[in-house]
Formats: sequence, C-alpha cells, structure tokens
Amino acid sequence: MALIEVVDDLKVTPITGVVGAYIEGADLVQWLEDTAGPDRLRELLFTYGVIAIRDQSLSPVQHKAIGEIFGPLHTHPFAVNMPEHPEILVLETTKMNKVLKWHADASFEAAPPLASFLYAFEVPPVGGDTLFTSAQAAYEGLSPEWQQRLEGLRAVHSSTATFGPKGTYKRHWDKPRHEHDDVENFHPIVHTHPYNGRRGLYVNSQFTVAIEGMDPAESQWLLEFLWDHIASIQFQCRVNWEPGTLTIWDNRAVQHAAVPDWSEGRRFMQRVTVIGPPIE
Ligand SMILES: O=C(O)CCC(=O)C(=O)O
Ligand SMILES: [Fe+2]
Repeated sequence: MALIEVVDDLKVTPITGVVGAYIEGADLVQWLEDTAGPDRLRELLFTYGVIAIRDQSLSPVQHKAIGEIFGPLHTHPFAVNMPEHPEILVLETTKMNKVLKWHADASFEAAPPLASFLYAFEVPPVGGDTLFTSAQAAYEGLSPEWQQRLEGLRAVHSSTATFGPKGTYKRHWDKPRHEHDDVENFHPIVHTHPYNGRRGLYVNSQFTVAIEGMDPAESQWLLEFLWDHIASIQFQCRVNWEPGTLTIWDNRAVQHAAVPDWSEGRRFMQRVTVIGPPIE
C-alpha cells in the first residue's frame, strides 16, 4: 500500500499496510461538480476499502448525491430512517445500542449494499472509533487448500437475530418493525469484487447463520473459524471520527464493527447506503 500521497491539495494517508486511508483536502460537494470527481472517489474507495474523508459539510441531498455516484440508494428495511429522506439512516448511538458485531451492512439482502457513507455530526470526546477488517486480505491469508475447500459453498444470511422481534435492535429502537418480514438470502462464501476483481470472504458474525447443505455442527465450526480469521488483527484498521468526517466503506471488501468504549458525550451520524450487484 502506498505511503502518504499529496496531489494538489489532496492528502491520502494510509492507516495500515493493508486497509484504510484518511483523506484530507477533498471538498466532495465540489467533486460532485467536477468531471473527474466521481472517478477519483471510486478509485480511492476501491483501492483502500475504507476512506475517512475529513472536514465535509453535506446537506442530506448532497450526502445522497455522493452515494448515487456508486449506484442506487438502499432504504434500510428495519433501521431508523429520516422521515423526509428515507434513504438516510439515522444512527444515534447510546449506551444501550452501541454493541455491534463484525458485519457487512445488510448482507441479508438479495443484492446487498456495495458501499456505505457514514457522516458524523457529533462524536464523543474520547472513544467511539469504528474498526474495519479486510475480508479480501483474509481470503488471501488462507492456505490454498482452504481457499479450494470454500469454493462453491454458499451461506444463508438473515436479518432475524439482529432486527427480528427478538433481535438485538428490537429492544432499543421504537420503530415498529413488524411491517417487514424477516429477510433471508444465500450468498457465496467466496466472491469476486465487482470492480477491482479481488477475491474475498463474504460471511459475517452478525447476519450469516449457516452454510447451505452442511451438517449444522460442522457449519457452525467453519463459520466461527472464518469469523475469527476475518477478525485477525493483521487485517484490521481503526477509524477515528471527527465531526464532519464522512467515512465510506466498501462492504464487498471490508467488514466493520463499532467500538463500544465511550460513555461521555453523544454520537450522532447519518448513513447513506448504495445497493450493489449480486454477490458472485
Ligand atoms: O457506529 C458505527 O461506527 C458503525 C455502525 C454501523 O455498523 C453502520 O453504520 O453500518
Ligand atoms: Fe454497519
């Protein structure tokens, strides 16, 4: 991974040798107008997997327009959305709901999110970072024998444990969720990134529940092995937030988890999410 790069006013600082970069000196509202802006943004995201872009000032309409560079917007079926902009998910993290497992967003969908655009308005004075891990580096870190063994396997991803009537988030958010049925879909365990062609793992501990056609005990064992492997420290980076940071992550390349380590202050963010092609 490249070292710090400064081109014109744009400063790109990789976070680790594997994944993630901080971006300074980018005015995304201006990039929406520039003919080269969308390509620049795509290239940064698909190179680093996660980019934390500092000092943005975005209206909801501009936030959505940045997402639309990458594809059609996803409206989350269960989370709290802005009434005037249902494609914007409102994330007000409190002590009650701040525990999250490693995941790729809404992987239970038939065509799951390609990228997520989380924009911070308020962050706690200390703590409240987000962890990311490269599920592509994790795939590349498996032995050829294990890569071969996983080929052709599919796993089922389900919204139920998280957003169902007894789910983790059912307790904390007021919005009635019974208007939607639980969502379940199968995806290959190993897939190819639709834009950069890298192979990666696509199972996560939040939404993946079983491997298709496998004995339940073996399926659970293999999923736990893969979850632990994906969460290995050498594949991770950690993003520190400031008000005005827009962090964009590629759900087809990385997984993420919020760090529940803060108690002072408020953490208020809004997320736009973009649908991608099927996982293949
Ligand atoms: O709160 C965070 O840092 C991340 C929450 C999350 O998983 C998301 O917005 O997709
Ligand atoms: Fe998430």
